Amino acid sequence: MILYASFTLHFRGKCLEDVEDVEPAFEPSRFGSLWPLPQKVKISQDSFKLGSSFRIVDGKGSSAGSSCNILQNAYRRYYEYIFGGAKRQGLGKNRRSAPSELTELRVYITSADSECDGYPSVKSDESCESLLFLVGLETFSQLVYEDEYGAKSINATAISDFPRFAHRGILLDTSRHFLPVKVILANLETMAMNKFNVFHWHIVDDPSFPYLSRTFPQLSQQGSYHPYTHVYTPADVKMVIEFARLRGIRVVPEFDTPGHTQSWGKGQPDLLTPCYSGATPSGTFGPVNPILNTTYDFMAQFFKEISSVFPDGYVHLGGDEVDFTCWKSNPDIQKFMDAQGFGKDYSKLESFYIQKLLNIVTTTKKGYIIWQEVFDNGLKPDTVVHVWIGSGTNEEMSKVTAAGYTTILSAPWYLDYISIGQDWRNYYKVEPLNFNGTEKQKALVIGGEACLWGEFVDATNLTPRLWPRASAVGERLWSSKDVTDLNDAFNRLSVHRCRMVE
Ligand code: CP6
Repeated sequence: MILYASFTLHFRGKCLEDVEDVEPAFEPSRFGSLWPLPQKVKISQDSFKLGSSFRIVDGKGSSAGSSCNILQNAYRRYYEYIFGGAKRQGLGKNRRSAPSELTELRVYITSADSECDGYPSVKSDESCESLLFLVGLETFSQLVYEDEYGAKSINATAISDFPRFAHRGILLDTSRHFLPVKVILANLETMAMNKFNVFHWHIVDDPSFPYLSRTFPQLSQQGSYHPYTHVYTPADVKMVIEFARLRGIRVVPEFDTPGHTQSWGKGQPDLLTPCYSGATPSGTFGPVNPILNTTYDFMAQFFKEISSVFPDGYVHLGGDEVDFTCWKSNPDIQKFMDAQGFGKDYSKLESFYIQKLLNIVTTTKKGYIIWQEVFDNGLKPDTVVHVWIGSGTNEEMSKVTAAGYTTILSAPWYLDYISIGQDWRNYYKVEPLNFNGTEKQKALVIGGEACLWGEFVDATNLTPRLWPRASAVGERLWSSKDVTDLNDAFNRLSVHRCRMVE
């Protein structure tokens, strides 16, 4: 009965026009099922079959070829993806395929330097041909469909494409709940299908410390949910980074301090501030202790390791939601505050800590990203600011960019927050540059990230909670500003969802 009802609703959508809040009927889009929509597309009516000998090959004279790992790996992956592993013959019997058969997809890389087999960087998205090719191959695969005989077909199509924003990220949180490596890899695969290029790995936090540090193995030994099964070993981390690299995705790790660090304290005595109740220690601990030299010695060693384990040019240093209650209770901290002339302004103590941390991380030759509170309290000019607070977002974007900082937007895209209905529409409608500011300010916004905080997310529900909702963010960050037609998006996204399920 229910199936029948939805069937008629789709066919007789017109009868329901005056009813509010009805999902639009599905109609094929003139852009097929492309997602995110390329900058320029023209799909013709001329269709070609992918013949039984169809192959993806290096074009003659292409400057990157058989030795380029990213390309060769992608040819194989997409070949299997398009044909479903084993090649299926079309179901049509005795069909002649001669005149309109497509036999090869030839790949030409024209840039002289084929340096693009390395690790992707912030800039390489726009300039590296093999990375552009990866997204082109994804687009090609999205154009393939089965005709009524079951034969793989593609229409002649002209496409010109590039991303609107360079930073298109997904945040996963592996501290609130441990996420097995295979869940992370599956997510990287879906990210590639949506042309995301940054995996923001919020790897540790208060509840657990699953990162296995070679320098400080006690951190995960004591701080993870389980010291053998719920940790990321150096080999696991390598696997995630390599799997991401082959898909044009950067891995930006976040080690959030001085707050959100309860789990660090278990394996690293004296790192956290002892809280007091009256004149005596209460036995509980607060943020990282900013008044001890040992704290900075530890951070220097720790971030030296991180800078060599993670090849990306950036590390995310957190700095959000620091609770001052414990610092206020501690008499040694109060003495230090007086000596420094900070008075009762604990945000000055927080800035003191962050400045020292930024200096430490600078020596590892990495750039850094921090959450917006650190900007609100003052910081170094080359920092990337990540805006996450949902109220006053546009004012914050204006302020941060007016001060000249490179900015990433996440505030409208907290995908752990769920509600009834199609909330992807709200994510889709966001215009990231919709704040008061000059062109120069707007050019400082390098992109955004969809955040999936892990309090209520683990391996069992991550994929359906994130996709296809995050796809809406993917299109907003990739496609042209004027791609805002919700009906067309619905029609393309419906098919794209099936493809992701498959
Ligand atoms: N964990 C960390 C979190 C959050 C932040 N940092 C968070 C705060 C408020 C909401 C959602 C997530 N869970 N480390 C803030 C960046 Cl609504």
